[in-house]
Amino acid sequence: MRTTVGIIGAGPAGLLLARLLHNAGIDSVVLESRDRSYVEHRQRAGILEQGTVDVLREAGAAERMDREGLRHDGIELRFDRQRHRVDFPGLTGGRSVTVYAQTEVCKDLIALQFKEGGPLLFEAEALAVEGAGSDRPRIRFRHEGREDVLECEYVVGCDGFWGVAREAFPESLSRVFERTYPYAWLGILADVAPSHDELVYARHDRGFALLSMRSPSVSRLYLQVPADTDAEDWTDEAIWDELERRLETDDDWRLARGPITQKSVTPMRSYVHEPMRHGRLFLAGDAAHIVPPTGAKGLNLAVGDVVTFARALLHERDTGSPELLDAYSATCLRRIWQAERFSYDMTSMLHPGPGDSPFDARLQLARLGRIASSRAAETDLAEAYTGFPLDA
Ligand code: RFL
Ligand code: PHB
Repeated sequence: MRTTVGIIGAGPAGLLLARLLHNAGIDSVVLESRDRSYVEHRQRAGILEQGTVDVLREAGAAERMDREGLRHDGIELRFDRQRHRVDFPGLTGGRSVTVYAQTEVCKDLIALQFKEGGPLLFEAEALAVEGAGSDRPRIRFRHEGREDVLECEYVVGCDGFWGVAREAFPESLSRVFERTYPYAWLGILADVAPSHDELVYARHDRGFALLSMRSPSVSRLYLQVPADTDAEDWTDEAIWDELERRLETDDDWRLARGPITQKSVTPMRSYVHEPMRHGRLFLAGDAAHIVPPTGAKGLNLAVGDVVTFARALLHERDTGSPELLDAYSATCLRRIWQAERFSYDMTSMLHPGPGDSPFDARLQLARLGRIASSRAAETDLAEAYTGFPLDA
């Protein structure tokens, strides 16, 4: 098998990249180790930045998103039993975000790929990237019980945090920057209308809580829990009781309960692998970087990376100049480190840590109070949450 761009992984990064290349007349093959249903039902991100929405529209992949996505013009910060709304358009000159689940983005892109795009192979596991430093990189993979080789001009590793593409970087080239957190998120999906029409990020001495949603009839909620938590240790009633305590306010706001249809624990991690390119191998999305989910940045960063790669490849095709491909890693990393900074700030402001002192708790409240009382501080949050622009 032979192609121009070999793509490992059919998460949002790999699927969108295949679509962008198809639209530009560049052929690709996508290899995905899991089956289609798994990829379409893996519960993850829910918030699309304005820039991500624009990219999906330009790619012709926004028909259902435009019908079913929920435009959100703000979030609520909750602390000390008080509520503070952050108004995005008012602070950013009109920017907002859209609630549209990652599962739905993936479903839409997979359907388009099968209808119009190049090969997308499920249950095709990449085993290794070979010859990354040469003119002819290859992906060795296993599909339907057989080992095969995909010969490429470029390989893009969109294979997530646990993928194999990163392993093809020489140890002497790789630098890893990492931080783990002593807590995780217990996430639930519940068949009940969201108790608020915007997302609520709550800081409480008992821990962080987040109220989010998937649709007008499905709620998505999260609780900060210790890092080694087993989701099965939490009964449905205990989850609702804890959410209620942490989200409680002094006014008449109430949390509506409903049947919990899914629960799982997500670890929290900050991680960056530098550089993101070695020869003709490029990393994109979670394969190169992880942010804790508090800033809702992971999926949006993945989109930024593949847009940057697609633009750079087109630039080379159209002008013969590799300058944008050469700049790929540095271009992506500027935006990634801003998202790492923001995600870390949001996480450390809203999650009381197990070893925190009363002083630390007061500092968190002071940071929240600053956002609630200073337009400058609030604007900083609104700009980061709605998204940093892609470098031209
Ligand atoms: P993915 O989605 O992990 O996809 C990688 C794909 O590669 C496949 N793969 C392989 N395929 C072939 N051969 C191999 N050897 C392979 N190894 C792996 C995998 O099966 C998979 O299909 O990475 P991608 O495309 O970079 O996308 C990144 C996003 O998924 C991730 O950043 C976000 O989900 C993070 N995230 C959020 N991001 C946001 O922007 N907004 C949010 O609101 C948000 N909330 C979240 C989140 C992530 C969460 N979890 C579970 C980590 C909430 C949660 C709870
Ligand atoms: C979600 O809806 O899953 C979600 C929303 C916002 C976040 C993280 C996750 O910051």
